[in-house]
Amino acid sequence: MQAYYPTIPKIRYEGARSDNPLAFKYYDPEAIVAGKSMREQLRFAMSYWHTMVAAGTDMFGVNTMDKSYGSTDPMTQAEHKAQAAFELMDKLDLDFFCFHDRDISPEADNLKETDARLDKITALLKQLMKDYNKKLLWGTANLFGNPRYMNGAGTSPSADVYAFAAAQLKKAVEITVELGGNGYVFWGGREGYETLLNTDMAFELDNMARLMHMVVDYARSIGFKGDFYIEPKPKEPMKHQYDFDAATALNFLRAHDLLGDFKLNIEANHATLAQHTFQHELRTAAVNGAFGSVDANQGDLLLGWDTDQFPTNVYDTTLAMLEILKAGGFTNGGLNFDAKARRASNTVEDIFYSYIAGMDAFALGLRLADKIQQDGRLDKFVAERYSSFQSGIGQKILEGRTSLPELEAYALEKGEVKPQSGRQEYLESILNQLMFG
Ligand code: XLS
Ligand code: NI
Ligand code: NI
Repeated sequence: MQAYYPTIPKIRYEGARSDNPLAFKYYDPEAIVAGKSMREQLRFAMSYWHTMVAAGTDMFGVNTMDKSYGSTDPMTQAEHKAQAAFELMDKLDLDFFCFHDRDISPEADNLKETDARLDKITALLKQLMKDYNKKLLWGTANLFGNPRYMNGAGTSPSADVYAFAAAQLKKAVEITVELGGNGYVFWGGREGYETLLNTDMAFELDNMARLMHMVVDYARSIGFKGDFYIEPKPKEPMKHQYDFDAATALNFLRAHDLLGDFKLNIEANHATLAQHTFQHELRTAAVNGAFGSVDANQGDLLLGWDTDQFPTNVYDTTLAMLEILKAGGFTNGGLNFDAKARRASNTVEDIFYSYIAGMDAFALGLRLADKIQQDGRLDKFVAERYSSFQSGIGQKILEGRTSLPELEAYALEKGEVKPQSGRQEYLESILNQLMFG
């Protein structure tokens, strides 16, 4: 078989002292951390769209990378792309991948032909998954690229566009099931609005929920057992995206009776665009029983858009892994690198350096999060901070055995209360000690 990355060897763990750029320094797949192998804890996935498709185009310039896979014919290219994808996953020891329907197979002139093309590539992917022992973390539909979706898909004001989107979703769910996908993602590409002057918000939200219910019902009827996810994002491409952040998405799911089938796919860069930390979004999902999967990347806090950089900030990966461990770890979800090498990192080697950097940053984050949990000082501090609710009046509050008049009587008798220090800097120095000590 033709090699698409002939200069790249299989990437292996060599340890933190290795100076081999094509080796893992922290990701040791079979090493046990927090009770499971790192492979099982991290469940790394390749994003087809960034890794196999995006070639460096930005608002001001054309492609800087070659992602033609030796062909200009769209279907031949799709086949080569699939072969290259599995060579890449194999070399990087990535167990999973994620795709949009249009990443794997090009759209044709009509839906029927488009679907026939998808079937062809799906069969190829199925074979490659078997040959290379790889799994599909989640599938999704690109309901934002084609001009027909310029006013949204599930929130489009046009019933014909809505029906087209439904047809596309049906097929995307079918191929996800056919490939044994663990999940199915709804990222609201253009589900949002630019101006309320032309928008019926309540109508659009209800219509979106109707579509999601149809997708859930259909997917379950053809045997889908995985999780559905909403991936929140506050803006871009729309000025206002409906799934603004975790809390907003949860409210939508709850209001439309979808919470039983849906969890959240939290993306780091989307969290920061919503002016939240990555941990905040993970915790919000977890405390609502909706922690599902992660789009692992990082943004640039000085830029207001989704830069989708490979994650290398170890504070962020450590605190994220701490949230993930606290949530009980992944079940159907995993860490999908929704990330791309910078436009100027335009060689094949850069793709591999990028994944190694991201995988090592999360592997290190996992090791450090485990160290923090084992140390126990942070957990102990939090437990003590709330300990006044473990006895006396606090316990009565927790058990619902008190009332405003009783609390008033208690406060009158007690008099002024001395507030406790939150000890933030002390805790931050423990974090540094554990991370660097
Ligand atoms: C875009 C999103 C997208 C989803 C999948 O900002 O992150 O890539 O992850 O549709
Ligand atoms: Ni994403
Ligand atoms: Ni994104």
